[in-house]
Amino acid sequence: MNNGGFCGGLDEQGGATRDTEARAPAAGLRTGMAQNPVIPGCFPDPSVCRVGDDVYLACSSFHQFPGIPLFHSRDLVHWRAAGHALSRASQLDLSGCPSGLGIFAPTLRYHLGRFWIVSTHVGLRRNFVVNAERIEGPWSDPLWLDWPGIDPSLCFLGDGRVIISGNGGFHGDEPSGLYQAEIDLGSGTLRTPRRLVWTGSGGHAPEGPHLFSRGGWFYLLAAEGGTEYGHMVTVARSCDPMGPFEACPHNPVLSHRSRAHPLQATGHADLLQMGDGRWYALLLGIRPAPVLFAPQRHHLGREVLLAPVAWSDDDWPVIGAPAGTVPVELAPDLLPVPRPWPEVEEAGAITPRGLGPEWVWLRNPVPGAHELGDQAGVLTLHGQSSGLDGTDGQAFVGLRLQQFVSRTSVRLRFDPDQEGDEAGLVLYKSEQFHYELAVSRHRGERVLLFRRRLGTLWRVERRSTCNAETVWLRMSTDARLARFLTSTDGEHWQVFGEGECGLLATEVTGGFTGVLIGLYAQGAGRPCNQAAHFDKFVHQTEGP
Ligand code: 6LW
Repeated sequence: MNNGGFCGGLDEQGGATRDTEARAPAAGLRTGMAQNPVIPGCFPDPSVCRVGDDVYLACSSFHQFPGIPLFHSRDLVHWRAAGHALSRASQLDLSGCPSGLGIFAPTLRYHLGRFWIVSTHVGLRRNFVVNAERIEGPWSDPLWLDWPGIDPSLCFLGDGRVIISGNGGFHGDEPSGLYQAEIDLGSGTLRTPRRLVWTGSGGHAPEGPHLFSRGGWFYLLAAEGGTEYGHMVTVARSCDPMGPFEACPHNPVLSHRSRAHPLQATGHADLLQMGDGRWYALLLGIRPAPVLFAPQRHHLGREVLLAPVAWSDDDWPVIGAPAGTVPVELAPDLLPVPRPWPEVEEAGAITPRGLGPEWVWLRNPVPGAHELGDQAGVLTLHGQSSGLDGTDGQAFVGLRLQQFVSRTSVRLRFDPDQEGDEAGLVLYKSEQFHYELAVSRHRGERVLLFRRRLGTLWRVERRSTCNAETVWLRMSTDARLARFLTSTDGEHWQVFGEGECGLLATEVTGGFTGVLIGLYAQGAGRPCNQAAHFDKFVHQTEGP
């Protein structure tokens, strides 16, 4: 998943200095060790299933399009993108969807030759299933379910029954807790009434249930404590898939709450058994930036972690090593035999075939707003009336920032002829929180500008005349700062502005996502007359 690291750190000609203290934990991985997160960047609420030797994973995508990113692995450590489950407008309408709403917490299962995903469109307050024969699709259009709440999960029983689980307390005045029913996936209707089966072990926000069987038991795995620093994994079990469930006496079976550990907020796990009989948990966690003397803040989003699972003598899951802990480094004896994927095209490549699966749009792409040139690497954006502050119809494409240390450069040719039109490079958390370096027209003059928007505080920090027809824009990040640089030749760079990454962290902004690095164009309340042409895009990260 990492985009080939670069050497030389972050020193930039023209001023930016290296900030060793704020850098990510060194990439000095010990031989044979694997590293958490196994999928870095904002891929929360992982759910997994195995088909023979192949393991597949799905996660939340919120307001981003396409929806529900999918991954494929053969060893749980090396993951490659396997497309998206919701890639057509007929499957996913995100019009007007604010950042952080949209698609939450899918569950991925495989049953009798088909993949099934059940998930929630939070904006519509509805749950749905889609299915496909192959993970790459085509995925069906959604079947909307007669099932409220969020975090739906499916369990296919040997006798043909399908159990849906989910949480309550989200819509209406239903008490919080974990609910179940038998469902008919042909019609989306319930065969048995929705019932509260477990209120959890006492933590707030019991959610993210997954029901699975092992030995003569049905286990109901859950998340509690909220998805923040109090997050935990808890479990209950029953000899009947529909309960009554008894809580594990060792709950929470995993949590990093109140622990000094580089991985925090660990929870929302899904379990799977590999072909050799060993069990593993895939779960979410965060890496608060390792910045000294600062409150904990994370801006990369909730990432995918891997932990081994053992079973106690009395048949309860023991998650992590040591128990209850997700290690940063995973020793080879804890893991399946490594089966890495061959190297692929550089992540973030722009080719005439299209943008790779790592690129996302904010909400549904606007037809005609994005064009790929005949030559590799050329992307043209036609600025729309809605821009970075809006929730509809932007000309924007972005990549998740997956490591603290990164460098992104692009060349831009843009000659705006209307006051306020602009195009550029943005570090985007949400419509209310972003930093951007752009070419614009201001008082009749073409200018370069650097703006910071932090909630209701926003300001163009710097503006200067720009006579060059093409300009180079760069963003370099470390754990602490995002620095924006400009160049006229792509070789000599000057710092134009900077902003703290921590001010784009979820602890400040709220929401559920990490930051995106985006290319955008926007008009001041009306579409741009002139197109913005981007090329020479390079995005590199350095990290574990
Ligand atoms: C998800 C909930 C959660 O639905 O975060 O971590 C929510 N847990 O279960 C959105 O990702």
